[in-house]
Amino acid sequence: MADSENQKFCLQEVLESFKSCLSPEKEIYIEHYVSGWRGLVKLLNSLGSLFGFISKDAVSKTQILMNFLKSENGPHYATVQSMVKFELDNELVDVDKKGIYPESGCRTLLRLHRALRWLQLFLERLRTSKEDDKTSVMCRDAYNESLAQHHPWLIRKSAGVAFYSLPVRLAFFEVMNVGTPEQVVDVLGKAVPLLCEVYQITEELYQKHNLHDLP
Ligand code: 1Q0
Repeated sequence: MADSENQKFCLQEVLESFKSCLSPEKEIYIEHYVSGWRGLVKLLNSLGSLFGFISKDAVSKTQILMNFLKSENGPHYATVQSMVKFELDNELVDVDKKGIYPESGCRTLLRLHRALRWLQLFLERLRTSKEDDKTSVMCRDAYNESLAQHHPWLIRKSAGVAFYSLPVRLAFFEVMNVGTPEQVVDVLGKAVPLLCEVYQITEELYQKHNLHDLP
């Protein structure tokens, strides 16, 4: 049975999605970006109900982007670059405060973009971790350095509680479905620079258009 059918997480598959989201001109294809996140959600879903609220939000954000992609304006949502241009040119973004476009593509992608920074920091910690290092601590530190700054107290607390229930390092490596711990470390060594590149391209685009504080 194919992975997508039995909903089993595979790190390699996620890596492939993020790899295919970069065009030769370094544009980011939203379809593959979303599919990378959907792959990660499979892992999240296997971690238990404490992660349900995170998974729900991630699914809802990816659904918003997919809906744009499937809409009559779909071609404008092919890449992050074309989406930003289209929404800004047509004033489809609430820039200072929530108004008539509370779920614009730009603000939705910004939330996933911030989460990508967390993922990058977490995976780098996992990659360089030692046998006895705690996944919960790695995850918490990565979160505090990134996403936490954008979340209110209640979400930070709930996330903190969920992190405590993360499987230990070796069990976590097994969930990744890649092979031995050495093979996981190897794949992570390829994944982190790739995520870094996707993150950096989006970061610069959002900086250029002053989109970092979209409500
Ligand atoms: C492995 C443990 C996973 C832990 C995930 C850490 C992220 C914590 C994020 C907490 C988010 C709480 C849910 C709601 C938040 C929203 O308020 C917030 C803002 O949106 P809005 O509309 O209210 O302005 N949303 C976000 O910040 C987006 C959060 C998306 C999080 C997506 C996380 C997907 C995680 C996947 C598991 C990755 C496992 C990594 C290891 C696998 C190796 C490749």
